[in-house]
Amino acid sequence: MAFDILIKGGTVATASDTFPADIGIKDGLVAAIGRDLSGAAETIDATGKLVLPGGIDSHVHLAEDKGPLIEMADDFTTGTRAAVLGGNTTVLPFSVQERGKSLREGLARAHDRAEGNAYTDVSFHLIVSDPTPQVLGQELPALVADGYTSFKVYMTYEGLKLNDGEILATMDVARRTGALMMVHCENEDAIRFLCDKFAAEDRLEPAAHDDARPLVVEREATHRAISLAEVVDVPLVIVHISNGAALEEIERARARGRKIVAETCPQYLMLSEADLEGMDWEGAKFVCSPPPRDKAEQENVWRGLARGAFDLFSSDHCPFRYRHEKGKLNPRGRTDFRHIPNGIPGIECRLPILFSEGVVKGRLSLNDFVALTATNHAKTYGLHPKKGTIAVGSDADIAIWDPTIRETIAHERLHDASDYTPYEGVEITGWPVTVLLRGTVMVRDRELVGRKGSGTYLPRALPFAAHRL
Ligand code: DUC
Ligand code: ZN
Ligand code: ZN
Repeated sequence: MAFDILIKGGTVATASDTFPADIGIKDGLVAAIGRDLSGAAETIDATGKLVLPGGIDSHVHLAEDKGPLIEMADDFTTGTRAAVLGGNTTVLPFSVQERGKSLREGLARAHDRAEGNAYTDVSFHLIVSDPTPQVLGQELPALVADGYTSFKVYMTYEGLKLNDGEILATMDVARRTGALMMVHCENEDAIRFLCDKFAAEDRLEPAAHDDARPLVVEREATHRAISLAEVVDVPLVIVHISNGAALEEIERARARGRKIVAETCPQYLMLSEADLEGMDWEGAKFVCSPPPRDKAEQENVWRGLARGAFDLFSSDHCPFRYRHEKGKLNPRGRTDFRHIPNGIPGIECRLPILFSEGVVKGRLSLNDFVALTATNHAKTYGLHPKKGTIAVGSDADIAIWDPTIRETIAHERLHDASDYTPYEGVEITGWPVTVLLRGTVMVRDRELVGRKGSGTYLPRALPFAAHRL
């Protein structure tokens, strides 16, 4: 047999082209793209379907330790199960450095938790929370050489936040090694000031979370991160941009010749500050940082997507249960927004939301959709062309979509381990029905058929950061 699997009769779309073609898969790789291919052990009929690269979600949080009082809902099994059923074949979660500990300790934990448990391929970004001379001088460069070619720093959160001097020193490692630095841009001192003010006024409900992290706090930090990167002369990824003003900071920097990769997420298109005002502490379900903004900013994010200002559309999946002692309604969180864990689930709905709201509603081309959800992630983080496209020689990571499926999002039909979705009730057109990971059928007709542990760890090349995508 020429092929192990043939996908026949579908419409293939990459980041650049849309065309009718059959795809022949052999030994886990795309072996041929053509018309009237034949000779396979198994044939998948894709008539009337779209054949797309498997999604890459390059910003997810799985099985991170959150201290004794809070527990993340998803481990690698449930998180990647939801991911693959939502059309993804690769995810990039974080390995977190605890202050006072090494990067390698966090990494050993993350590998241990992922090993044998994933339904998608997995690679890790490092979170640097304690940039000691030893970490910056030796450990981090050695890890970059080992294939951990991206790391994230925070400008907010007690225990994670770096000051400007630490950010500069960490950026300098990115410059020296060719790794790519990601920054969470919010001004912690300003947030602390507002939190204290609201607490003194007894404003402790979930909606205060939004007011304690206003747009200006994100815009200022975005400007500062870009300025620090300019001092060091290094490219940067700005993650989870929630509004037009922060994006404009990036566009101004690009006009000065800076290399800045911009990411946004479904919550900034679909949710708003009004969602945090729910009764019965329901607003806690939508607490994430940066918080959802208003309708005008949703439009600004859409406009940014439409003009190509964003490179990456990721979920920032960071799931906590709502009704749970260690979730959103933990004993302290149910009376004080400052103790509601930050983050929302979204790994399974990311692709259907952008497809339905973006492609079906005519705001984005199908090729833009593929770029924003797969190809640009692979290029940004050193996985292209093995991942993120459909080309001869690439991994056969493929999501076959039925663009006509109509469905209302309901958590009972999703596959993560949280107990709610912030997107409950959203009407969707189009859903991935069959998903192949390196030529193995993981999802068939929307049913999980692949084995846990099919996903492998991916060391990564140096990122493609020298170019805008
Ligand atoms: N904020 C983050 O910085 N990470 C995960 C989720 C969130 O809300
Ligand atoms: Zn973040
Ligand atoms: Zn995040």
